[in-house]
Amino acid sequence: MATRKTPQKSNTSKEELLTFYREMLLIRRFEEKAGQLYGMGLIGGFCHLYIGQEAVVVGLEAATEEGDKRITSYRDHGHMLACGMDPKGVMAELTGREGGYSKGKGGSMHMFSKEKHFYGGHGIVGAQVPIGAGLAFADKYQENGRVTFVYFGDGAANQGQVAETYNMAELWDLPVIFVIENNQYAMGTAVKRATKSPDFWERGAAFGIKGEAVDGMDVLAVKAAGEKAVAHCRAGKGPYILEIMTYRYRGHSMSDPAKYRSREEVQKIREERDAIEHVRDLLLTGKHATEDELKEIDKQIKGVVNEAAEFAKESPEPALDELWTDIYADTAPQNA
Ligand SMILES: Cc1ncc(C[n+]2csc(CCOP(=O)(O)OP(=O)(O)O)c2C)c(N)n1
Ligand SMILES: [Mg+2]
Repeated sequence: MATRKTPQKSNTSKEELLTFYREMLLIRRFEEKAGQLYGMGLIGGFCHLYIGQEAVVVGLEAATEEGDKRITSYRDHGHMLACGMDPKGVMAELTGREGGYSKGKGGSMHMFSKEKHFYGGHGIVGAQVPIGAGLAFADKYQENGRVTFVYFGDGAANQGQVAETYNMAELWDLPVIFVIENNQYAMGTAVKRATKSPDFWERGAAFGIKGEAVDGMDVLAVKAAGEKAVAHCRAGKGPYILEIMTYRYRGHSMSDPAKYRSREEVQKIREERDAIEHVRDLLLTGKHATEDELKEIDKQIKGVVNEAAEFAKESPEPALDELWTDIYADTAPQNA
């Protein structure tokens, strides 16, 4: 993974750094707690943790405006927290309880929020890419100035439907940002084992779509790239591709024994590139916060996460007659 290049100190403020620190830490502590609840048998089925990738969503959300949309894969807890969804509702959904965003019927991979313009949560690899372009098509049609962020992985980026979507998105100048979260692996397959030309962002060139690679362990670099991409889309210039270089610290899902990489590889990135530690260093060396103040923030966030876990444990399982609801829409969708 590339070393950190972007000079950051000049383009930020104490408030912004503290916000990034809090938001990234919330995702990390939430995911650690989800891992524990899974281990205790309180979460079943699939559970894909986002630990290591926090700077991607936190940086990009900082470039959004009210009304912008987001859609992603099954590795979705961080996206929901970063766009302001309630940790209680997310945790309760993970544990399959009535208080969850999908009333306990969707689980980790299937949550939505109309209020926050979060369109899931998709278990089929790459499925969200054409759907996301569809959301952007609706925005263009309604001339509402909104931008859609479509997140997908390096594995998904090799799919045919991604190329088809690029073609149509550029043909129709759709206001969509394709965010490739390149965490170096698709399940147990390293990018170099599955990909002939590993610069995913360059593939837009075949369709005339601009793009760039971004250091995904540097939240300030991610935000800056997000702002550039958003400006491009809002100016009516069509789609943009951001390939964000990141890394997942945990297995693909909770059932992954992770035999395809060494512990040393993971440890080295954790020690040298961790995005939260980076912001922590900027806060401390810039004298924006003391060790004690940062400890206090960590304590507050653990409190929020513990409350979410308690809420999830106390919320009842959905009633049996809920099996027959939420299958078909009652009415045809109106303007989003
Ligand atoms: C169409 C389809 N094929 C295969 C799978 C099984 N599968 C689930 S995740 C995954 C790897 C995807 O990797 P990537 O796109 O890099 O995303 P990441 O998990 O790294 O976030 C595969 C093959 C699936 N869910 N859907
Ligand atoms: Mg991947």
